[in-house]
Amino acid sequence: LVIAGIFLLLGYVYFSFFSERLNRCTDVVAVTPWLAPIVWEGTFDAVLIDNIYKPMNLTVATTVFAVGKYVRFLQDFLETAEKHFMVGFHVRYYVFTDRPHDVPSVNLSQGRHLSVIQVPGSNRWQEISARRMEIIQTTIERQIRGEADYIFCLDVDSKFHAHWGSESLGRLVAVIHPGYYEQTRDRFPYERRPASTAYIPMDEGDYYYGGAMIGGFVEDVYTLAKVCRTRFEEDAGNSIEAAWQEESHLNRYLLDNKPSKVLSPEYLWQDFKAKTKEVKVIRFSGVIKNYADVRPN
Ligand code: UD2
Repeated sequence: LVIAGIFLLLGYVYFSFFSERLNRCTDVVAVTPWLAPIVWEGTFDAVLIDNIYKPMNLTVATTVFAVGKYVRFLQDFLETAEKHFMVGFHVRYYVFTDRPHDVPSVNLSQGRHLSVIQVPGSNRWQEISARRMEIIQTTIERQIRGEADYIFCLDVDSKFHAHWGSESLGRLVAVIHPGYYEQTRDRFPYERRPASTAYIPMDEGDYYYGGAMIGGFVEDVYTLAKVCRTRFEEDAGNSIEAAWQEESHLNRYLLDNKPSKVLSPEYLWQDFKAKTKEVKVIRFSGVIKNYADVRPN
């Protein structure tokens, strides 16, 4: 009876342990239909992956736009990036701003570097947002190509809260927008007018990707930026602006050029949104902002 009891106890412990692990890995879809990983907490071993990538001596470029009043978000963005983003890797921040004198001085860890690149301001927030593709394209041509292996292009009105490491690296990396990961594709705010080059019909689309993060090999992000910029300009020539500017063009591009890795909304949350049960760790999130206060108009 004692032996049977011990077996029962061991069985219970074994079952609880594995069902717990199983729950962690099966309550979310962790692979796309084209077999790219969708990175959720519980699907990877951070230490193991970092140990694979660290000996490669990689440099990760990080572009961030802080035009006009958005310069006020830089301090938190940079300070939290120093705590959580690609820690132990060489990181080169490229800060694009029309107010270089307002860029805060933040202590950077060893191996991390920051360049300030002056860009024009604008009276239209849509233009600031949309011109990011053009500026990313030209800065890759001029500078980043010779200085980095991977690149992440991030929104500045955001903060890091937890580890964001080499599990996020891939050839072409996109993030699922936190507002739409539970929706069906007919609800995605893709550009729906056929006159736009960003058009996606109602019965097409994989995910709704957030414009606040694009990443990958420098050359892959270069091609993406160049194509999106060209299409944005083609639309402008036809007097049409896609519903969500570069985010709409990004979504069209990624429908035709599938990302090799997809980050879950843990990598792009929004502070006004309550955490849902699928989200185990919020790693990066958009802060709550008063649009009327920060945008030029
Ligand atoms: C959404 C997207 C954003 C972009 C935008 C397109 C998410 C969570 N956010 O955010 O990535 O696709 O829609 O319209 O996916 N900026 C300035 N100065 C300005 C205005 C914008 O520097 O005056 C820069 C800044 O880096 C900012 C980014 O452009 O983070 C996006 O602009 P936004 O924050 O106004 O866009 P938002 O929050 O509506």
